[in-house]
Amino acid sequence: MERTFSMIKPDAVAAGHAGAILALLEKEGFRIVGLRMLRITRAQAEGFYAVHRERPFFQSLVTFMTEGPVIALALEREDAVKKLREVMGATNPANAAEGTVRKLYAESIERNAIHGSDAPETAAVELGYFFSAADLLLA
Ligand code: 3AN
Repeated sequence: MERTFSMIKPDAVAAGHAGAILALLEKEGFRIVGLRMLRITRAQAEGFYAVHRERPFFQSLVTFMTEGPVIALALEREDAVKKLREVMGATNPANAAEGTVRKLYAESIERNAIHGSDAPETAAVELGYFFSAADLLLA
C-alpha cells in the first residue's frame, strides 16, 4: 500500500464537482485516509508550487489556487502515486484521456481541477504540508 497527496482545486470545488471526483477516486480503488477543506493562503500556495517559481504562469497559478476553498486529500492504494497520475489525466485537459478527472472536469491547463503528487518523495512532503500524523487514519 502506498499513500499520495491530492487536492481538488478551487475551480472544481466551486463548480460542484468535488463529490463526483471523490466518487471517481473511490471507484478507482483509492481509500480516503485524510480529507480537509480549506482556503489556502498566498504564502502556502507559493510554498506548495515553489518548483514553478520561475515559470511565467506562477503568479497566476498562485492567484487561482487561493481564489476559493480546496479539498486536500490523503489517498491510499497500491501504486497510489502512479495510479493517481493516470486517473488525473494530462496537465492540459485538451490532451487528457477519456474518463480522466481532467478530461471530465478541468477548464484549462491552469484551472485543471486536481493536483496529485508526482513522486513518492513529493507525496511525503506534500502530505506533511497539509496533514499531521494524527489527522490520518492509521488503520
Ligand atoms: P501537474 O499538475 O500535471 O503535475 P505541473 O506540476 O507541471 O502539472 O504544473 C502544476 C500546475 O501548474 C498545474 N496543475 C497547472 O495548474 C499549472 N500549470 C502548469 N502548466 C501551466 C501552463 N503552461 N500555464 C498555466 N498553468 C500551468
